[in-house]
Order: sequence, then C-alpha cells, then structure tokens
Amino acid sequence: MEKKLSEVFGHFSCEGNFKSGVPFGSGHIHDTYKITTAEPDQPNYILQRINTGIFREVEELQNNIYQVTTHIRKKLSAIPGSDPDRETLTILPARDGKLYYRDKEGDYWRVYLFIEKHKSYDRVETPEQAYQGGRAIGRFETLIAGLDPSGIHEVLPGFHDMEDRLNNFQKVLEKDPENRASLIRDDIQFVLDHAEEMMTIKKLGKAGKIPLRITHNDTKFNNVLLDENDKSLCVIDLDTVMPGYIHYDFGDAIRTTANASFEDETDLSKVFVRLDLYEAFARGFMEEVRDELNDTEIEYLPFSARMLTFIIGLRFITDYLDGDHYFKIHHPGHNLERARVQFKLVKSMEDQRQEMEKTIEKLR
Ligand code: ADP
Ligand code: GN1
Ligand code: MG
Repeated sequence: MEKKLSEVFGHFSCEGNFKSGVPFGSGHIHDTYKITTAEPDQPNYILQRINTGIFREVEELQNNIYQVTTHIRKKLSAIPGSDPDRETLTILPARDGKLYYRDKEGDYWRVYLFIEKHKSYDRVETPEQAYQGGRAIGRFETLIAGLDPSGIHEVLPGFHDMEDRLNNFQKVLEKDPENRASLIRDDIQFVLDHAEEMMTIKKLGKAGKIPLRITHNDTKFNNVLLDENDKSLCVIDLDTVMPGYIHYDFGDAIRTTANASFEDETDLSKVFVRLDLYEAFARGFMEEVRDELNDTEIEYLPFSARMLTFIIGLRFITDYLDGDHYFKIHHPGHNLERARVQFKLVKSMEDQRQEMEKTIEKLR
C-alpha cells in the first residue's frame, strides 16, 4: 500500500518528498492517510482516496471545497493574528492543476495540508472541550455566511431531508435484502413512533419560518480540530457544505459532543446526554452566532439535537438492513450498534427535554 501511496502522492504539487504513509483518523467515508515527508522542515499532508460510491461528482465536490476554503481564507486574512493554514483546510492541487488526481484504476485522490499539533476527540471529556467545539462550529457558521450559494453545488441532494430518509428506510425495510428486519422489531417501531415529529424542521422551512443558509451538515465532534491546548482551531471535512438549516449543524454537533460515550458503544447504560457538555457547547456556539439567528431558529435548537440524532440513527439502521454499503463498518452488526446508540440518545434527550430547553432560553 505504501508504494501506491507514494506513487499517488507524486502526482501532487507538494513540497517535500514522501517518507511514509499510514491510515489516519476515524472517519466513516473516505480512506484517509497521513503522509510524512522526509524533510523535517517541509509540511506533512493528508492524502484521501475519495469515496466515489457516495460522492459521484468529484469535480463539483472539489470545486465546492475550493470555494469554501478560499472564502474562509480571505475572511481569516483580515483578522489580525489568525493563521489560515491552520484554521481552515488547504487543498494541494495535482501537478496538472486539477484539485484531484485520478489513477489508472479510476480511483480519485486529493491532498490537504496536514494540520499539525491538533487534538481530535471521538468522545468529548470536559466541558471546556465542548465549549471550544461550540465556538469552532459557531465561528464556522459566521465565516461561511456570505458565501455565494450559486457557487456551491448540492453534491448530496436531500442529505438531511427527513422525508427522503424515511421513505428510503421504508423501501429498504420492505425489501429486507439481508433478512434482518425480524431481528430488530423494537428499533423499527422506534423509528415509526418518531417519524411524524421528526418532520418539524422541514415543515418550518417550507413555511418560511427558518432561513436556508449555507451549512456544514456533518459537524460531528471529530470534524473539529482543537489545538494542543484544547482551544478551538479548525473545522474540517467540508464535503457536505451545502444549503441547509442551522439546526443541522447544531443538532449533529450535540449528538456527538454531549454523548457520555462513543458513537458505537455497546453498553447502552453508558450512553446518555451529559447536560454539562450540552450547556458548554451551546454556550460557545451561541456566543458566536446568537445575533445571526431569528427567534424560531433559536427556539428549535434543542429539538434539532433530537432530530439530527434520530436521522443519523435512521441512516445507520437503514444501512444495516441494506447490508452495510454506505458507512465503513469494522465488524458485523456495527451499524446496528451505532443506530441503537443514537436511539438511546434520543430517549435521553426526551427525558431531559426541559433542561435542554431552559439552557437555550438562558443563552438567548
Ligand atoms: P471522513 O469523511 O471519512 O470522515 P475526514 O475528511 O473527516 O474524512 O478525515 C478523516 C479524519 O482525518 C478526520 O477526522 C481527522 O482526524 C483527519 N484529518 C482530516 N483532514 C485533516 C487535516 N487537514 N489535518 C489533520 N488531520 C486531518
Ligand atoms: C459520516 O464523514 P464522517 O465520518 O465525518 C457521514 C455523516 C454522519 C457520520 C456519522 C458524507 O461522517 O453524515 O453523520 O458519518 N458523512 C457522510 O458518524 O455521509
Ligand atoms: Mg469526518
């Protein structure tokens, strides 16, 4: 594999020579490698084989990321003391000038500058980390506000469209290609019992009560990098930056930040929402974006945590029924375990609904 990585890396316009390439991070979508260069004074890189089963339009995908990072870089440059090379992603083009490289097998690759001395968490430990994550995401929202939406291609249409996701679930359930439905009757019932309420954000959007913005749409905590002192540094994984509601970003961040355990914890007694982490994230987030949001947007932030947790659980369980084609899994049943964590979190949020609402009221 290293030989292949070295060969692919050679097609990019990067300073430094390939020394080593190793799998990196815990993303569910792409194959990600850290490339270390031979020269200590040259940068290191992230090399990714793009998942083209999911992102079929690589040209548009890369162009989106280019638009987003160029816009953010420009805004950061105007802020004294900021460091754009660490506070946003930097794409390195291929030697032919394209924002990706297509190899002989037809696989697509891309390279980013490696952001050194960062910390990344699959489970948040302290309210301070959660607060810093909230600031990072909130700041990201303000940085991308003002980006021209006409330059952004909707690479994954209907990504958080609850109606589409529920319809897809029903379709897969009826087909039941792996004969798994009979094993998970209670989980299926959980989905059906919640379906109607979960349409709320879509309805508010249709009624014009919440504005469509440009949002990140995949704000799980390990898509935020903190610096070596655990301070807010950079929001990464920009594949899904598209039109969306603020609720998508707040909700997805809470589902991961406030979970007392991991996304695939099998002991469900360890899975619940920690209100201290929720409060800290919300505080950091609101400090950055409060002035941008209308009353209805703020009112539905607590609900958005339930909705995003539900929709990701729905996608995990749909993928489980379908035979695990979308998310990378590490063992059989992994997607079911992930789905059950999400559904347990939804229940925990229902149990603590009043406290979650009060927190946002206080931060208004
Ligand atoms: P996926 O869509 O598969 O989650 P990501 O783009 O999020 O892929 O990358 C996977 C992981 O690689 C991230 O969670 C992070 O740990 C790491 N990573 C990605 N880009 C960088 C970067 N520029 N610098 C340092 N680490 C990065
Ligand atoms: C995927 O790419 P990654 O691992 O950061 C997924 C998200 C899910 C998440 C669940 C493009 O995020 O939508 O919320 O897994 N990304 C895509 O952990 O589908
Ligand atoms: Mg990621």
